[in-house]
Amino acid sequence: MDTLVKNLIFPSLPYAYNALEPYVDATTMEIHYTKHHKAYFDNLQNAVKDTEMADQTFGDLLRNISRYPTVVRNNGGGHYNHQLFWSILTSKGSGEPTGDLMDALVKKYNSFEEFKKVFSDAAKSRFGSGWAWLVVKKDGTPGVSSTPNQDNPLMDVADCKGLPILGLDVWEHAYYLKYQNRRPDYVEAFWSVVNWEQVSKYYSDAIKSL
Ligand code: MN3
Repeated sequence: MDTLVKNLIFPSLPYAYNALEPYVDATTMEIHYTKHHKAYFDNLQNAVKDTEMADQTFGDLLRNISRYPTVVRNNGGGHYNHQLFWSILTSKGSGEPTGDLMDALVKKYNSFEEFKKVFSDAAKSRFGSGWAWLVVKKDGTPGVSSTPNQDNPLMDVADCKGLPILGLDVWEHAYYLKYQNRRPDYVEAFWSVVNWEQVSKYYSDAIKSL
């Protein structure tokens, strides 16, 4: 997040396109990563080229997004959201978090199952395209929210702000080939491929940064 926008790099995918089968199919992964994410990344770079935005840190750009053109909001959010999304998925989904993150979720939602229900409901009920999020709020507690389009909880325009540690893409491009209109099935499948080890690390980092 401290990287200048002009120095951002398009990240490599940390696993093969078929790694998340049967939950996320290889064709969807390949198109999602090489076409959709790549387009957000390229469009962001084109939009900031030769402007003062290129010399902002990516974090500052997102936190002050209301000052910038819509094209930067959509594509800057698109890049941030997807690089986070790839990083919290794994073929070796461990089922549930452990340690401090688990404690915080149980304290807030009474049980891990109840947290999953609240998050799943946010993902299923987001109208149209958008994202569901687990964030760490300013007071250090976890929170669940959803945002439209490519917005995210770092943005000053978001209704519920916080540091995202888990995100779920509910744009149709993320699931339509395999699940068609059945978004709820895709949301349920997501839980089988969450990298809780990585999410727990994001949680500790977020708590430390408060
Ligand atoms: Mn997407």
